[in-house]
Amino acid sequence: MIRTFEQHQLRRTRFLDGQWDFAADPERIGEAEGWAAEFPAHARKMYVPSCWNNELGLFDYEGAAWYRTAFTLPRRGHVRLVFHAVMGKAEVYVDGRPVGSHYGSFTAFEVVLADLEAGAHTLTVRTDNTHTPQTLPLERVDWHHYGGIIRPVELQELPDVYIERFRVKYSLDYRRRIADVQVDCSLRSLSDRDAAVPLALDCSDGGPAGAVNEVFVPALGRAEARFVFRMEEVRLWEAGRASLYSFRVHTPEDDWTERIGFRKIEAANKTILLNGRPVYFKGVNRHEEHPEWGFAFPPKLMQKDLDIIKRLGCNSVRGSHYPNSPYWLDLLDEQGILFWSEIPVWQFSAGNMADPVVQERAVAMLREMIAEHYHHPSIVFWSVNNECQTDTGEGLAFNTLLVNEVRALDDSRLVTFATSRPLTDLTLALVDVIGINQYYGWYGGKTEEFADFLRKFAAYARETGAADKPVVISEFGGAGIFGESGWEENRMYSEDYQAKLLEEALTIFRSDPNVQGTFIWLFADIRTDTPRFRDRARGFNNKGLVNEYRKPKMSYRTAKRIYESWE
Ligand code: ADA
Repeated sequence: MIRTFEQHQLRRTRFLDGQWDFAADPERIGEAEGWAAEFPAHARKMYVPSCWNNELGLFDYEGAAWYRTAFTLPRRGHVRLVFHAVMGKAEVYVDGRPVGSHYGSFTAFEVVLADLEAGAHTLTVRTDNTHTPQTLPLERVDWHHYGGIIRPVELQELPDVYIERFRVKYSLDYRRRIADVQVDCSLRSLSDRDAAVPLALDCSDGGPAGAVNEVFVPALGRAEARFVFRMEEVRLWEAGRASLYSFRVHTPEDDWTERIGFRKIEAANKTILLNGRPVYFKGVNRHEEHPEWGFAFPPKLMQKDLDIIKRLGCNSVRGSHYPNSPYWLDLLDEQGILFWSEIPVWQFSAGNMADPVVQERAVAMLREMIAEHYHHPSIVFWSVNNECQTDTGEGLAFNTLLVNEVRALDDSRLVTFATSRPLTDLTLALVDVIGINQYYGWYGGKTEEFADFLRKFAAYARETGAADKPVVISEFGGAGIFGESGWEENRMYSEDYQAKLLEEALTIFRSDPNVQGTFIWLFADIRTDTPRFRDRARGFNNKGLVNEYRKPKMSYRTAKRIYESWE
């Protein structure tokens, strides 16, 4: 499953999940030896989706690897393969022939094949999750470098003219509960004949039932269609009270459903407003990771993570540090939880940010993230980076590039980033909301120093033209190893100290009128034993409120008590 609702009733879709053939290629000989056409004899089985690092013998493997499966077409026709996420670089072959490639681990990509013969076909994917100074993320990150096909692979059978793109936009007057809606569709022809295609739009309720456009689609070309209409008495999507609307476009042979929520997120006078009312973010940072599944996080556990997070009293989650699964975002949409979505631009130096290859990859991933997740009402922040050297000229140029890109693509959300150099950052005035990562009480200084720090920050924000920007504390916390307790409440790595640090920090943040919310680092412990980051106890980042198996620590109960008291 990749969505919680049915996206297609007419378009025939199936998931190619299951046992694929798999061969690691540490020597990188697969291309020369023609593995795309003939898979090596020593292949083993690998479940898709999964991460190979969770399997025996591949715990630490980073590099090239090949996957192969077979599919059968009942009739000759057009096929769309959707790879919902493949780590690193992916090269796709059908029947041994190269048909597509993609760079960028956490966003979906597609390969469309016209006129494929009926019968059996092989699908082979070469993946490469090698991390370098030009990859997103870089070699050195504080999480594990999982590899593999981490989200489902979908096969869709397409008619001659199919719906290629579908976007629902609206402008909302939340006081009068009126939405002016614009639906844009692109139809694409895979046939050598021109066609006139009736395209209809249905809305779950309150919309223009059965509006139809006759669209002329030239042979092997594309055509755009637009529906524009007003909806009245719309139910608003609110935090904790989600109202969703489905829109379905269809031709006699194809269809596509998307789901949206009507809401407006704004930043004004240091405040973040949802549908005109100030919202205070009670959040956690969450990695979509588990020691048994890696990044191939199972839908069932997403539901449980969300239940645990809601029980904590949260209204928001930061998806640190990469685009999350659409299934997870669907759950957040349904539960009215606010989400911060970001790309894995993590601790880039000035040199990294000046590299044109890195810039191009960051922009590409931003574009893909926004295109893929545009309809989720839960997403209120697009974040362009985490803890980069944004106190340099290169950082300013880089953040300017990314912020402008986001603004050009989506004006319905707020732009943010997380700075670890808040008192020297040159880019604060660029964004709508400033995220601050600070670890007083853990990496240096005492927790109580947060109060003085916030005073200094307010002064710096005034000097740099960012005084009116709302601020959230996007990371803070300390490690507490599950089960570790003692007589000394200041003993680092104990559950006691972690809980005490969080309590002190949360109390300071809440009493500062400039702070509009807190995202505790971290929801759950994560594996972080990459070759370049091997100084973490147990090979884990232990700052979770729950351990990696979701058992609550003392800090979970402390944070729950505090978040619940902030009603
Ligand atoms: C940073 C970083 C996180 C994590 C955290 C920590 O702020 O953004 O990914 O590494 O520090 O635990 O030290």
